[in-house]
Amino acid sequence: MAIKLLLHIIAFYMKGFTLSRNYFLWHGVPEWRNKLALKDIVWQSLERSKIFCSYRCLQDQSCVSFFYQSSTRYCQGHSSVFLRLSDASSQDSPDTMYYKIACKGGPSYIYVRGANTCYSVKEKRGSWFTAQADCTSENAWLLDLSNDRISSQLMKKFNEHPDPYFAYFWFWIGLTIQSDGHFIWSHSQQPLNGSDFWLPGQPDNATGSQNCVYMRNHDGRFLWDDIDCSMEFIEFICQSDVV
Ligand SMILES: [Ca+2]
Repeated sequence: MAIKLLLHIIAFYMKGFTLSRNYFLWHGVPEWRNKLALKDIVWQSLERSKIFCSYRCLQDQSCVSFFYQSSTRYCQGHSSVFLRLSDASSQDSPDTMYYKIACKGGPSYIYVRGANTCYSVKEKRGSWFTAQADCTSENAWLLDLSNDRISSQLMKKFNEHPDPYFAYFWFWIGLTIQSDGHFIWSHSQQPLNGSDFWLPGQPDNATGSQNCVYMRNHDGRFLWDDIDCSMEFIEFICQSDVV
């Protein structure tokens, strides 16, 4: 019995450690402290700590932010990251706090849990440089797929996009060719390290100046092609960090 109890205690603390690691995905937002209750509650429960409250939210796809009151251990999951200032109430208290996952790029960005990154599909067209500048203006960058784990999560999103028309668009990605002839990711500055993502026969540098890369759907999967950076009929996808 004693061994069983010991194992139980060890398991509890190991779980607590995991929860603590997950907790770092969440960030207290100073201007949200002691603010008003949101009206978009998706669930509520009593949790032993802020970390357990955050963990419950993290496991629920419909939960975007959470509220935790340490004095009552009251935990709420919310489907929104926006405060509704018109929802005034008397729930202000020194020990209440709201938390959210937010993207540095702003509310147009979609948070991808598995990759812990954000992306935004821009429905406008321009050259690779215009696209890059547009992303930069939002504290973001053109899609960077240098990290295999993040890349696979993002590409899964794009390949399985619910809008069937999504597959008809072309999108700039943050891959360009350097003067030494090597491809490099503009944000991470990582060299392209082998890839299964090229369209058949690409890159071919067909015009002699195909120094930028876009992606388009080919047989149900987005693949890459090198093209002139000045082409202005291509849309783009920006990527940003979590706040
Ligand atoms: Ca090409």
